[in-house]
Amino acid sequence: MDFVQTAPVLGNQYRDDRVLRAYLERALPRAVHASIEGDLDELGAHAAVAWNEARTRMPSEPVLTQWDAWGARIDHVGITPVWQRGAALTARYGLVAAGHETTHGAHARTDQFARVYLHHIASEFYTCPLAMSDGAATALKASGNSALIERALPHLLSRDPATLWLSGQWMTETAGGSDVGDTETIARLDGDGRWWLYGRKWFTSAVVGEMALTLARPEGAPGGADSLALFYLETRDATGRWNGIRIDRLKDKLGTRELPTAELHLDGAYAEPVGEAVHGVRLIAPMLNVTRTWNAVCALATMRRCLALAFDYARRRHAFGRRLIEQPLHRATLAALQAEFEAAFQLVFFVTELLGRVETGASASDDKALLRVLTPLAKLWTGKLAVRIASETCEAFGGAGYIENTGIPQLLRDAQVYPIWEGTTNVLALDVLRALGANGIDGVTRAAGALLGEAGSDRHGVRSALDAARNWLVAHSAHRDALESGARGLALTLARSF
Ligand code: MFK
Ligand code: FAD
Repeated sequence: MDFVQTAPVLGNQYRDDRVLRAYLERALPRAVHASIEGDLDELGAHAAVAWNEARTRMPSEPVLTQWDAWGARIDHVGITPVWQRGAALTARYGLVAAGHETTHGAHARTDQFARVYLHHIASEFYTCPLAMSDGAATALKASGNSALIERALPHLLSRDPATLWLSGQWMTETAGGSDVGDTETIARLDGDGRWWLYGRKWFTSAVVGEMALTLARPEGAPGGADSLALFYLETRDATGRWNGIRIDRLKDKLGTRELPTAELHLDGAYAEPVGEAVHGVRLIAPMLNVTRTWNAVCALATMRRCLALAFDYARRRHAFGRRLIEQPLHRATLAALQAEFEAAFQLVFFVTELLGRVETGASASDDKALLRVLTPLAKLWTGKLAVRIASETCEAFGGAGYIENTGIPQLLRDAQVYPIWEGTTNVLALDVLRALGANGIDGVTRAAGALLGEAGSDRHGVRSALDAARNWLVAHSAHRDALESGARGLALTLARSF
């Protein structure tokens, strides 16, 4: 008889997640925890069902149709069946709304991100536009532009799929990706005081969204980042036609293939400035920090899925006379990955707690400085770790881990996006330098000191890493190139120590 290996089985991803459950019991008041547990349990069950369904049907990808049968330009993007159910699930579980609702006060973000963490893999990266929608809502709130807040927030934070909107975040151009100061898109003001955008956006994920925040240079403004303005636009006009937008093509990507990422031309797209028509990077920064938090949470979700599958498989697969989980070296290999995942989990969910505290005004004065530094650290560290854990997971499955319809290779291909978008590892390491400068390190050190006081003295690593960082910053303060070339090492050391 030919031997047939049993496939790994995924159980309810909430019930089976010891790390998440223990964390939520500790971090949330009992009443908050009790009120959200039913939803988390449903999301955990859905995660397992969605995984099994994905293994038993043909993969599906978005399709761009540029012209209709009669020659009209339509630029229609057909989305996958899972994406078609995305709005209903988002509204039902408040995947964006929960982070902004006041019901759970300072715990709103922790509640929201627990939901996102459970749902991410099942969503086929529908979480990407959700992250950008959350980021747009946050940036609009911070801008104080009451007209745009009244117009867009009820849609972005809707609990009704019929009125829910998705937002894009259109920053990257052919010249200006990390360095958005090279943006070539021009904003032209007409005689009636209305702005129109002309240019090319090179990566626009979830182009099916109803709105976007985007950067453009007001005509005649000088070069560089500071003179860019942040604009709000709706992708279609009142009749449903594209608002001066042409979709050139969808990207042919290594991973995230269910997510439609388009190249666009803006050819007279009507747009409204979010604030003054200048300082666009400063205005979009709240969006960046929120989407970077989503990225860290979703990278954790990839790690958790990889480890759930690898541990289950190790209990089913035999080699050299015993189950893999009984082989000391295989068990130690998985345990080391699990330990790294758990450390990253604590860092990321601590960032969600801090975000909730800062946004609701429940924070100590230095929490803002700590959040400012920990956000890029959490993003850059988890992006790298997710790729490593996904790669080790392929290996933990042996040859099966290299075979497409086991589902394992996709985890690795998808993971590779986390360190690239929303700021690469190096760009975020430089952002950490930016945040630690201008006395940021003092605030971080005080906030860390206060936390360590609360938590007891068992986290001396943070203190010594911060002291070493301070000494290093002082020693190199006059040598910008030396500072930059050491920024990645500094960031990774700090991320590991928190
Ligand atoms: C499923 C997972 C979910 C994830 C969804 C992801 C979807 C994918 C979407 C994308 O990839 S969108 C494109 C993302 N692109 C980037 O992240 C660009 C990366 N580049 C950077 O982050 C650069 O650091 C940046 C363009 C922001 C700044 O470059 P500059 O030109 O050197 O800016 P500068 O002069 O240092 O900063 C301008 C202002 O912004 C300063 O404030 P002031 O004007 O008040 O002095 C900075 O302090 C402020 N700033 C910059 N980054 C900030 C920030 N403030 C707060 N937080 C930050 N992170
Ligand atoms: P570059 O800026 O050319 O970077 C190339 C390399 O140089 C990187 O390794 C980088 O770390 C390094 N580097 C750059 N500057 C420095 C420096 N000063 N010091 C040290 N190293 C440096 N963008 C959007 O705006 N909206 C979207 O919706 C969107 N969706 C995306 C979806 C996917 C699947 C992908 C892959 C990308 C998406 N992006 C989107 C684009 C993404 O944000 C950019 O690709 C990313 O910010 C990097 O920019 P770049 O491609 O121009 O790389």
